[in-house]
Amino acid sequence: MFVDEVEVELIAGNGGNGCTAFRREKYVAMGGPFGGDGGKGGDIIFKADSGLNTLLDLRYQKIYKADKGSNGEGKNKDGANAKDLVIKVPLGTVVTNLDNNEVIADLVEQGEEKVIAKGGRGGRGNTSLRTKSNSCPDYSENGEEGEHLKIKVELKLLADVGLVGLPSVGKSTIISCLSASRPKIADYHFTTLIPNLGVVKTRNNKTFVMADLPGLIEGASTGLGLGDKFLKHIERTKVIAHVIDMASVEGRDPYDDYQLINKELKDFNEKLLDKPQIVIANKSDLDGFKENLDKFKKKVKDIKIFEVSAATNTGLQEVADYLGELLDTMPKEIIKNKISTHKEYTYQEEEKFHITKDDDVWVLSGKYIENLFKMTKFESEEDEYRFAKKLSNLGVDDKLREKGAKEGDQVRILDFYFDLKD
Ligand SMILES: Nc1nc2c(ncn2[C@@H]2O[C@H](COP(=O)(O)OP(=O)(O)OP(=O)(O)O)[C@@H](O)[C@H]2O)c(=O)[nH]1
Ligand SMILES: [Mg+2]
Repeated sequence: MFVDEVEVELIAGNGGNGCTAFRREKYVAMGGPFGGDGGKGGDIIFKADSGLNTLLDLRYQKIYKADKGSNGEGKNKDGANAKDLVIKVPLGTVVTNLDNNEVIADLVEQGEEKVIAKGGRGGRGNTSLRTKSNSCPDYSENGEEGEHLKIKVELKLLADVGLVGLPSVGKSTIISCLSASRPKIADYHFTTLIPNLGVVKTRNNKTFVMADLPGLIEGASTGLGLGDKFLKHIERTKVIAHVIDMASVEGRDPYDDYQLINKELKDFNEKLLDKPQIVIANKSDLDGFKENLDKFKKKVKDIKIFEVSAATNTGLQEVADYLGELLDTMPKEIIKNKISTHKEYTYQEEEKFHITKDDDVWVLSGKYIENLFKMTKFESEEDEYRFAKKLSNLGVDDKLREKGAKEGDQVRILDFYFDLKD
C-alpha cells in the first residue's frame, strides 16, 4: 500500500537523574560529593532510506518513544546515554510540527538524518554541582524531559518530470515505454491509484526520474475523482509534462483537456504554473489525431509539443532526449526542490518565563522555567529555598512585584504552589 501522509506523536527519552552521594572511604575523613550525572535521553531521528518508497510503516504505530537515560550512581558513576531511536523514511519525506506548522525536516539525500525530537540531558549529580561557594552540595538534578511533539510526515516524491493528464490518456503506458516501471494499464478511468516512479534513460546516457500520477478530472482540487492530493508530488518536479489524448478517444476536445489540467494545477498551487511544461500528444496511431493536433497547435503556440503513440512506442525517445537536455539547463538546487526548514528550535531563545494571572494565583510558565522546575528534586526545605533563589536570580520576583504581586500572594508553576516572600 502506498501511504504518503501520516500523523504521529514522538516522545524523546528523558535524561537520567543525577545522583546525590558522598565519599565514604575508610581513611578519608571528609567525604565530599560522589554522585554521578544522569545519562542523556534517546533522540528520535528520521533517516532517509532509498530502499523505502512509502510511509506505510508509520501508519501502524501512532506513538514513538525513545528510552530514558540511566540514572547517575554513587562512586561518581555517570548513567549511560540511552540509544537513539532511528526511524527510516523514504527519500522526499517532509516533517512538519503540527503545533506551529513549521517544517522541521526535508530529507532528500540517501542516508540524510535529522533529529526530530531531542532527548533530555541528564541531570547533574552532586559532584558536578560543586561550586566555589559550595564544595559539597547535598543535592542533584532530575533529568531533563525529552521533547514531545506531534508531527505530520509527508512524502513528496522526488521526480524530475511529472506526467499529468486526464484518466486514460496514456500516462502509465508512456512511463512503461520509457522506463522499467510497470504500472497497470487499462481502458477504464483511474487505473492508476498511486504515483509510479520510473528512471528514464536518454540516448546519450543521461538519466532522470519520471512520475506517472493518477488521472485528474475537473474539480479534482475540490476532491472529485481521486482529488488533487497526488499533486503534491508535482511540487518538487522540475518539469510538467501534459499527456493529452490527441485522438480524442472519449470525444473530448484536447484543448479543453489542456486548459482543465492547468486550471487544476493552478487551483492546487499557483506556483506550479511557473514550472516549464511540455505537451505529449498521445495516440498518434489513431484516426483523428492529425486534425485534432493541427487545431490544438493553432491555439497553443508557446509550448513544445511532441507527437507520440505509446501503444506503438513511437516518438517517445525524442521526448526523453529533449527532457534530458532541458533538465541539464536547469539549476542543480531545484533538482530536489528541497523545502527550507525552520532552524533548530531552542527554548533558550525565547523569554525565560511568562507571568499570567489565573484568578488570584500568579502563574509562571514557559519552557525554560518549567524545565528548571522539573529538574529540581524537592526533597528538603533547602531544595525549595534554592529553587526560590534561582527564580529570584532570573528576575521573577522583581517582575511579579512590578505586575502588582504582594507579599503572601500565591504563585504557581505547573502544579506546584508557593507563596511570594521577601
Ligand atoms: N491506441 C492507443 N491506445 C493507447 C495509447 N496509449 C495508451 N493507450 C490505451 O489507453 C488506455 C489507457 O492507458 P493508460 O496508460 O492506462 O492511461 P492513464 O493515463 O495511465 O490512465 P489512468 O491511470 O486511469 O489515469 C489503455 O487501454 C491503453 O492501452 C496510444 O498511444 N494509442
Ligand atoms: Mg495510469
